[in-house]
Amino acid sequence: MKKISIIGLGYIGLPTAAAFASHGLTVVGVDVNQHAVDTINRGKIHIVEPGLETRVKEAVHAGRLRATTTPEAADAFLIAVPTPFKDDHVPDLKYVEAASLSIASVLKRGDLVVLESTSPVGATEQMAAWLAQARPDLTFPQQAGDDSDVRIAYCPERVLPGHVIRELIENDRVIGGMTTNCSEQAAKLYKTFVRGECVITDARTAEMCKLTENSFRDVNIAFANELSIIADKLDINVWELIGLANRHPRVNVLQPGPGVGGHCIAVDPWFIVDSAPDDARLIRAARAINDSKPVWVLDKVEKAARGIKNPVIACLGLAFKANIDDLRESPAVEITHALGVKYPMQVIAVEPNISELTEPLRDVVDFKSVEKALKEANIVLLLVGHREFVDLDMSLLEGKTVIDTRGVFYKP
Ligand code: SAJ
Repeated sequence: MKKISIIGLGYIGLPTAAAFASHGLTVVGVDVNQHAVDTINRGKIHIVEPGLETRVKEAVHAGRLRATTTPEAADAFLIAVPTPFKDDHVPDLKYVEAASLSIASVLKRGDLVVLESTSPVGATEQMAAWLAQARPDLTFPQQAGDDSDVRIAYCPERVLPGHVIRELIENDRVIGGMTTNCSEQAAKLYKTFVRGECVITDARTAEMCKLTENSFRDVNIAFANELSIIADKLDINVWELIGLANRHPRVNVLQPGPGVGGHCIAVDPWFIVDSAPDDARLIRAARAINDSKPVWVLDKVEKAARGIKNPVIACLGLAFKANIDDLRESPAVEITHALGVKYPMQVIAVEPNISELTEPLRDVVDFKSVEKALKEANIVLLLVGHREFVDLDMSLLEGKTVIDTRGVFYKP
């Protein structure tokens, strides 16, 4: 395997491209976003991920990584494009379809195509069908089995944003080929840089494995979130409670919060629900619990505000989790925005990881440093456990109504 093409240069595709390039392969990255392509070709990056820019810069300058908007021939293709869902939580494979069709014309005998995008069960078979339809002159695993001209596999990513560079190399990989030969070819490719184990299975199991990992986490966070609501009602500190319960050798309750954000955990469980709507009862309930947590937080703030003459609310944190600057799909943004609409000119957002607010938040809330916000506010709503808030001088909170959704101010 000498030349590899990565379709989709986002937060999975780009680090993967850099990893292959730094292990001696020639990598061509393909993206529909001209800005991303130009940025990468200058040795820079268009996303935030610690350690990534240095690697991309080295690979581009060494001539081993190049980006383009038009697919070209290669020995292997890795598809890492988004798989969102439609309004009704039905998975949308339009980007996978577009990516497969875009590489179909350059495919040749002996090539390997790997789907990495988080996908509903059956997506790899669907991708193979799209490719077979576009290239009737080649054989694919569904007709020719192990003797097919083109090999197809599914290999999900499982890296944690913020730790992508390390986890990409260290994590075990699940590789689901459409045939044994497909799995072996794909495993050989990943072993170029993966130090974890490359474990082989079939494509459907590999697809379900990725969905299982994120659903497991969603269900367990839902348990913590439900517990926090019950504990609040019963006048029990949920963080003390969880700390005590977790002393049991076989109990490990996760942490409650203002809801579940990000692009993975709040999305992937719906792919399982869509595949088995009548059976995925717990998974669906967990989604509902986590999605309703922001409403519960809003209600708490509104109750607190009712008892204060001129409520001024400081919302600490906007990102979807601690110590990152990613505001997309963040429950903290949802809550802060709703408060801004309800209490015009009375809400101050604090987010140490960004320099300014964008619309629509900018229109409804103020943006200040934590010190200034705390000076003005009489209600403090902690939404994200950023290190700046963990280290806060607790005397700054004296005399204020504090609503801590993450247990940051609880010091046992
Ligand atoms: N959260 C809680 N309580 C917790 C843990 C998390 O409320 O105890 C919240 C976070 O605040 C955040 C959300 O859940 O809003 C998700 O954060 P996360 O750190 O759990 O996960 P992500 O979305 O950054 O990354 C996940 C990871 N999956 C698992 O840990 C099983 C990562 O390995 C996947 O690669 C990634 O999804 C993905 O791309 O699917």
